[in-house]
Amino acid sequence: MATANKNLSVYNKADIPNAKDLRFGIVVAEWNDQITEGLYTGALEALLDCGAKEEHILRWDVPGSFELTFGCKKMISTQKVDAVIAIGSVIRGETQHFDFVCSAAAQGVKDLNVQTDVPVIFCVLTDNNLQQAIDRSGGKHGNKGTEAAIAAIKMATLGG
Ligand code: DLZ
Repeated sequence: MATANKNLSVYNKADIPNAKDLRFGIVVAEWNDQITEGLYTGALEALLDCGAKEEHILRWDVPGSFELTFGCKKMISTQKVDAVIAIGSVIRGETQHFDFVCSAAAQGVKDLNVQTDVPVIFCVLTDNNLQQAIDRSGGKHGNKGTEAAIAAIKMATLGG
């Protein structure tokens, strides 16, 4: 597994541009909220740690990961944001829903990155079970929300 030997929360602040003048949007899926709240906390703390102002971080909630694309699209078209983080957690069940929701979320976020000038960061955990999701949302493998926040800062400042 790609994250098996990686702590998702590790970053070197000296390598990250200061985020004090940047505005961020965070769109959070309500499904598996134990996990998505952990991801949100990781992202928020990292943005603040890198200089972002709390009043420049806007959170919207959507029902599930399938709705992340629309939430991000609407945020980009109605709000002033330099980057958006899409947060979700899809956990494999007994039906094919997992594949459809994962695929729709990934394709949707990819499409927004092609279609708009605001970077959208894919912070959607796609796990086989709850424990894997816990391990990556503030557990033993760190927090993918932290990693997403650093990616958001880097993408918002890409090219100077
Ligand atoms: C329906 C569904 C299922 C089965 N599993 C998840 C999941 O693990 N994670 C998630 O974020 N959302 C799930 N959903 C809900 C869909 O994303 C979506 O909200 C509904 O299908 C309504 O469009």
